[in-house]
Amino acid sequence: MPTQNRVVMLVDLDYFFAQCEELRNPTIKDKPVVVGMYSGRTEDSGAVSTSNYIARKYGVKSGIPLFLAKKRLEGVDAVFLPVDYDYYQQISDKIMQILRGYADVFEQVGIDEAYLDVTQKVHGNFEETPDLVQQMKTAVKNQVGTTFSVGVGPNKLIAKIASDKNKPDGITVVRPKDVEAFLSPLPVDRLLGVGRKTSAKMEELCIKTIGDLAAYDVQRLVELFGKTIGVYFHNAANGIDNDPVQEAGEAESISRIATLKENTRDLAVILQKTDQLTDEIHKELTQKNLSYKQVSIIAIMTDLTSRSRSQTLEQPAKDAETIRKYVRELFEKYLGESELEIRRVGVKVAQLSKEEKQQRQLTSFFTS
Ligand code: DCP
Ligand code: CA
Ligand code: CA
Repeated sequence: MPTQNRVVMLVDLDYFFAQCEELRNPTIKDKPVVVGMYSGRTEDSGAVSTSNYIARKYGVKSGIPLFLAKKRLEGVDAVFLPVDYDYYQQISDKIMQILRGYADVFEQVGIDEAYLDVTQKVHGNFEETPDLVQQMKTAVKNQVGTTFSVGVGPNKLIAKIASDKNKPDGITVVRPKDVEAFLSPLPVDRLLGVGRKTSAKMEELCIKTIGDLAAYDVQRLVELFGKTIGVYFHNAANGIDNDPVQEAGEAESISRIATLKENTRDLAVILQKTDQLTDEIHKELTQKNLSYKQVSIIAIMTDLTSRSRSQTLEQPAKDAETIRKYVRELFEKYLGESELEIRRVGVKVAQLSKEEKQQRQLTSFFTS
């Protein structure tokens, strides 16, 4: 499928943490709902994680200090609740599971967003997307009870920006022929990578809108921002983004296999080799900032048949010791079941996941 003919969606769950709280307790639905990250120093120290749309009318939104939120809602019958991340994660998992079924390729990004490549599902036809989105919305409403907003475009960049346009419970479809008209009036800081510093610099160059940036000489951008970023700005402003929607996380695994010096059934010999493999796997996990939730062993026997055994953990883990422990247990058990000598051994970790983006954002908020 050529990348220029894709149909890509970004699904963003509406006022997510607050909507989860409304789901658990519908009686709060008609009041301002504020979910706060309480830092614990004093009763009201901390920041607002998010709020429902009623609270937003009072100027209460993500990131503002909790004492300020309290002040803005003084005398109003508002509900303040602490973040319950595990509960939101459960709701998110359920929703993502449903959405996955509507995509050719599904890529979750953080707790409340996912990209869906639906090119084949809609036969490459943007006119078919509102119907598909309606089905998705109905399924999630019926099975979980929540709403979300959707942006549809020819790539991730457009889909993401479009998803912000009609909230909550909205849909915005940007057809390829409408990309330029859609992007050009927007402020430059709507592009990923244009923060406060960069937008100030661009303002000095009289670049205020994405349209201004699109029309700006690319050579000059490269001189100002360097080759990679200059070219990225130019492409992004022109609505060009070839980044594919890619399955991530659960589908992936990391494994290593090696041949033993001699065919053996000796646990110590086997573990010496698998410990090396575990170290390599652990290094890769660390580099990619992944945790795993399943450990497997692979044994290739002298007759070249192969066997594997797996253990799923209760909690995701990141360390090498846990892998070693389960590899040992699995091999002990396996050797008791089989008579043949082993020729090659392998270790695999699966059900990988990244540290949540939102959590990182919050962490950096409080440490900065
Ligand atoms: N979040 C947070 N701190 C922030 C921003 C977000 O803890 N500074 C958390 C709470 C949000 C969730 O991440 O519910 C998703 O963030 P979004 O930016 O998508 O915001 P919402 O889903 O809350 O609202 P919207 O309806 O605008 O998408
Ligand atoms: Ca989001
Ligand atoms: Ca959201």
